[in-house]
Amino acid sequence: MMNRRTFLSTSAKFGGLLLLQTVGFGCQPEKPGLSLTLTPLPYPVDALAPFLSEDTVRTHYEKHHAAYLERTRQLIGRSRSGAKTLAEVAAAARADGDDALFNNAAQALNHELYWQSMKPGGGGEPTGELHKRIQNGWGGYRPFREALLAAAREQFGSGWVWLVAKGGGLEILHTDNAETPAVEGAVVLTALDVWEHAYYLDYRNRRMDYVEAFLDHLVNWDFALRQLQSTVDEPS
Ligand code: MN3
Repeated sequence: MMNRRTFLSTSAKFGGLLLLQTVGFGCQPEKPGLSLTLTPLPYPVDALAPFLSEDTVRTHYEKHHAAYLERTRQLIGRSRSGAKTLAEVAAAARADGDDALFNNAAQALNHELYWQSMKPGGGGEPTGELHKRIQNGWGGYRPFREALLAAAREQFGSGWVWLVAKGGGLEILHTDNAETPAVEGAVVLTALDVWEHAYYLDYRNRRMDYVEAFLDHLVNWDFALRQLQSTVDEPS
C-alpha cells in the first residue's frame, strides 16, 4: 500500500509528468467512484425478437432507461451522500426523502438488472442450484412458473416482478413503480419489467402474453445462477 510520503518520493523520480498527479493528490472529484453511464445492452438490439421487437427494446433502452439515468445525473448534484453505486444513490435518496432521485436512480438500476435478466434463446427450466432451490421451494418448475405468473397478474399498474435469493432459498416478489428489492440489499436473480412501456408496442394490453414469452423464451438463468453464486461465495 502506498502512503502519501512514498507516493511523493516515487513521483519525484518521474519529474514533471507526475507533478500533475501530485497536485491532484488528495483532491476528491465531486462524486468519487460513481459511474452514471448507460451500460451497453448485453446483446444486439434486435436479438430478442420475435418475443421483444427491436422497436420495443430500442425505445425501452434508448428512451426510457437512458432518461432515468440522465435524470439521475441531473438530480445527483443535490445529494450530499458519498454513494458509489446506483443502489447506494437510491438508498440515500430514500433516507433523505428525495422521491425524484430515488425513483430515477432505482429505475436506472432496475433496468440494468432487467436487460441482464434476458438473453436470446433463454427461458425454460433452470439447472443446478437454481433447479434445486425451485424443487425445495415449489416442488417443481411448473408450480414455480405459475407463482411467477401469479405475481405478474397481481401487480396492479406499473411495477416489477422479482426473483431474489433469500436465506438458502428463493423468493418471488412484485413491487410498484420504481420500488426495488435491490436497494434493500437483496440479491436480485431476475428482474421482470411489467410497466406498459416494456410490452405495449408488441403485446398491447396482453401483459400475461409478454410475461409468458419472458419466462419461456427470454429469461437468462445463467445470469440468475451467477447472481446466486455471488451470495454463496461471500465469506460468512
Ligand atoms: Mn422499463
